[in-house]
Amino acid sequence: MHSQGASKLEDISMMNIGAIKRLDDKARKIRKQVINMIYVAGSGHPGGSLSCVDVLTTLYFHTMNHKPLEPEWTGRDRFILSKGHAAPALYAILAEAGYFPVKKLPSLRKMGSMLQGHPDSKVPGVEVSSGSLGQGLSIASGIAMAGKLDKKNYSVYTLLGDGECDEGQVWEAAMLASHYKLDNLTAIVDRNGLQIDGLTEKIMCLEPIAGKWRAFGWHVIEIDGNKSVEIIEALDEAKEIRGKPTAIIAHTFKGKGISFMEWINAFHGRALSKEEMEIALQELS
Ligand SMILES: Cc1ncc(C[n+]2csc(CCOP(=O)(O)OP(=O)(O)O)c2C)c(N)n1
Repeated sequence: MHSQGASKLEDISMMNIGAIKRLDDKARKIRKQVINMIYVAGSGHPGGSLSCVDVLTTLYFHTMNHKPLEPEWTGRDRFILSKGHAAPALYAILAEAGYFPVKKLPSLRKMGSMLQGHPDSKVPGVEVSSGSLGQGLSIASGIAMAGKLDKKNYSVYTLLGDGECDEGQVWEAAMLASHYKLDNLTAIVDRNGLQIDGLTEKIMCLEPIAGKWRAFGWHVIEIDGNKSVEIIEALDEAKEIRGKPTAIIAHTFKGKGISFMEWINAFHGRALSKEEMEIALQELS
């Protein structure tokens, strides 16, 4: 016998097997781009870029209303990459969606390139410059509040790192978003359990992280954040919630998709060697 949640998931996967396969294929393609870009740049953050690929792929290729050829379209859903060091994943997604040519991706972190190490609002499709951790939820809350005041229908999404949740500003924004009942706002926490110096629970205990968001007045959903079917369901649920913002705690693996990188924090902020890059690309093929 299944719980209601489990059978709902089965319904979704039965209905959308083709769509889910397309998302997973797309995510694999994005991961290849991320590996290659960081290899060519010789620096970057592969671990936390790979952990969030499935969430970003589902957002941009399933959930969000957006027009890559018209990045400033006023009706677009907004996405803020609060954990800005995962820029390679966002750039690869935006290029794949058609915001700018894929051939620009290997210019990551090069002098004069628009694709700097952290997102810059000059890049088509990048809403705001980000990367100073702790700020994205405040910005997303402001945009969500503006949407309410202007009576617009767009949704606002932001992706935070779990280590990023050590920043006090995150919780000020969490309080504000629930006070103003910003039900057009969804915050996704990339709960990969690691931050720059090691385990999140050793550095600054976050658990019970779902309970914390709930206590701040948010609707909370916990999922496997590397499974597109669960991401789809959570994002669909978030759209239905009225009167409060939604937090999705997305349990992921840092370095997801590459056997020798998964859950290995040495890859938080270092490029792959040529040999590592070749093995990684082979594994993704
Ligand atoms: C305000 C601020 N302090 C420090 C940094 C440097 N920094 C970059 S990534 C990172 C760790 C972030 O950990 P987490 O949010 O868990 O990201 P993930 O593990 O998903 O990469 C830090 C401290 C920063 N970008 N901003």
